[in-house]
Amino acid sequence: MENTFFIIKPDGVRRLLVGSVINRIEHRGFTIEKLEMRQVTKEVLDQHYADLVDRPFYPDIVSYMTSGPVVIGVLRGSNIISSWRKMMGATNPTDALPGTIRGDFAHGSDDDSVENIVHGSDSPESAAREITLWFGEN
Ligand code: YYY
Ligand code: MG
Repeated sequence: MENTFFIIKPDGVRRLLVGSVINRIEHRGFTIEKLEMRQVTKEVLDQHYADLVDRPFYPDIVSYMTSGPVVIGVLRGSNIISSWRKMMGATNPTDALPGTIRGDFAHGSDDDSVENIVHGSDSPESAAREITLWFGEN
């Protein structure tokens, strides 16, 4: 069993997709270990996206991610990091396959920023780092 960290981003909350996303998680049989609504601060975002802060599109990510509340959580399950990434679909909604959350619900790009509804950790290392960053130790 492993844990992963997920976010339902501001477009997901604004467009009333929280229930639809949680439904998919529950139907898939993943355990929701933690679940919370938050307003994201730039300070947390800078650490969360530490590898992207120097990219030209990073300011667009900040305005998008701080544009409204998000839902954050921790999921537990077998092989969940990779399974959740598959359920999310490709980063760019125009590449995301039907049946995935991004493929079924995301509208695509608004100029430079990619609004794609959900986040999921991409490795055991980032899952551990992100869970600690957003929820603190233990
Ligand atoms: O993990 P994932 O969200 O699928 O993609 P990342 O490469 O980690 O990028 C994080 C986040 O940044 C992505 O969900 C949208 C945004 N982004 C962007 O706006 N423009 C890009 N060229 C790449 C990423
Ligand atoms: Mg990522």
